[in-house]
Amino acid sequence: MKRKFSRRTFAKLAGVGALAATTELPQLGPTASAQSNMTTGREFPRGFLWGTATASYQVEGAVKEDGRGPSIWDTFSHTPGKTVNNATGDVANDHYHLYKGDVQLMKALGAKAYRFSIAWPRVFPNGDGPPNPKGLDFYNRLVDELLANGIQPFATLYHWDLPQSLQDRFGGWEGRETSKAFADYAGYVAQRLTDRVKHIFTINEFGAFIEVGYRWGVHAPGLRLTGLRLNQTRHHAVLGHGLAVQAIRASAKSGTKVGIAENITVPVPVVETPQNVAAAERAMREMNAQYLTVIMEGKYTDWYLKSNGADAPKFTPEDLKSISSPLDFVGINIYTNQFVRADESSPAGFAHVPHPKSFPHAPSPWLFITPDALYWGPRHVAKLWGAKEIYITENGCSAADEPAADGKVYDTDRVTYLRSYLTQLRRATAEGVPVRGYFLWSLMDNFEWADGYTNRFGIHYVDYASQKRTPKLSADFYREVIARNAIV
Ligand code: GBH
Repeated sequence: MKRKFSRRTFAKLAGVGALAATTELPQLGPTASAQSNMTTGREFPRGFLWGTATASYQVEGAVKEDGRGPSIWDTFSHTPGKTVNNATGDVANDHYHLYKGDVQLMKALGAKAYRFSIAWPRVFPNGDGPPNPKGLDFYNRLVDELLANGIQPFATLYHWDLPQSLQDRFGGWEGRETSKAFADYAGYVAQRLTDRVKHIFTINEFGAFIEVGYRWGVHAPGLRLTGLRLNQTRHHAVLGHGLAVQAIRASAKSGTKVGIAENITVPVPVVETPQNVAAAERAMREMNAQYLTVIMEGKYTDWYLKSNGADAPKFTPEDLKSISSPLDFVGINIYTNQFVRADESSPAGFAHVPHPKSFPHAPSPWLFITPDALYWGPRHVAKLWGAKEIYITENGCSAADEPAADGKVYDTDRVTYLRSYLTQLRRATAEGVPVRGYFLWSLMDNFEWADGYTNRFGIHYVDYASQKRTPKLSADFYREVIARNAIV
């Protein structure tokens, strides 16, 4: 404590901000002012929260343990041909048993926050009906372990592992009953965890599990809905979010903060002219109309309703009120962008500019390397909707990681990706965009949904045969970023 105080005092006196607080800084110049010049523009705001993220089905394994019910991802991954090499999450990273070691990985990074998700079918094996206290106990153990190590738990209630029973009985999110069941589950968890968990995310990425799971059939439950059925499913998902916010408010301990974790589509102006910037702002509302926009504004945009015509979702004013229940913070998962330009000839005032074939991307073909998405995403959210507390709830990339002869993975591509994206995030915080924290996806390689185990996003390499975790170069990089609270 004393040490911290004197370091801070030194930093203040030297006028070089948070960077001066680390001892490992290279000596860049002979004087304090030279050092200050060299380091200007790299620091994040004081108290910026650095963390990592994972999700239940991607890491836990133990799918039949302690009364967990089946989820749509168990069913989907066990259906031949749905995932690469027919991989499943049956064992995954065995985090259910190895969580204590995984918390130590976080601690070694110096991370002060961890975003994990709770498996609904552990807590309610059938989605509704009788709870399974043994299922919730796992999260009690995890939360206690995190807190004992000085790491704040940020819990997500839904990261895609829907109880299979809800899919069978109600068509999953196609049915309004699922929205209701989700709220009951949210209230139940909030009542039992919020003495220790102060930040809750309702749902992770409507834009992924609805579009990829219910529209393109590539994720569970593997449906290809169109028209009104699809739009109604989208509506039930945002309704589930809103009802859950209300249920959490009703049953959580005071001081609990509630938010969302959405993979917004991030429109980036092709060239930063005032016209293109304005077009990107319009595009932000329209491209996210069925999810974040209705949550923030309490209405679907005119363009969304008009362009869907008779297929527009059916809803009541009461639904819209629930959906737009005020949030304490907005979490956004950002990996890539959509370029847009002003286009007065289009009714929406913008045109989408597709990435050309030669545009660099990670091994995941959708993951175009576009660092300024991490500037424009939070900026749009703050500017359009006045969000006061924003978290980057996921950011990271896949890479063709291979251990070198010394056993280390030198993922210089991932380090370059992270450094470039963080530079743009810092541009946002320097302009006063209220981003309070950043969760790197992912703490470790894990089950990458339809890609199985072939696509690695971790900053720790996982040897699935031995379950050994090894820090990659990107973990070394991130440890330095955290220690200095600055880009390195
Ligand atoms: C996140 O989604 C997820 O929250 C996380 O679970 C996941 O591990 C991580 O990204 C890395 O993928 O197969 O061509 O239809 C990011 C948004 C939405 C991007 C679904 C990939 C599938 C594209 N994802 N999308 S495709």
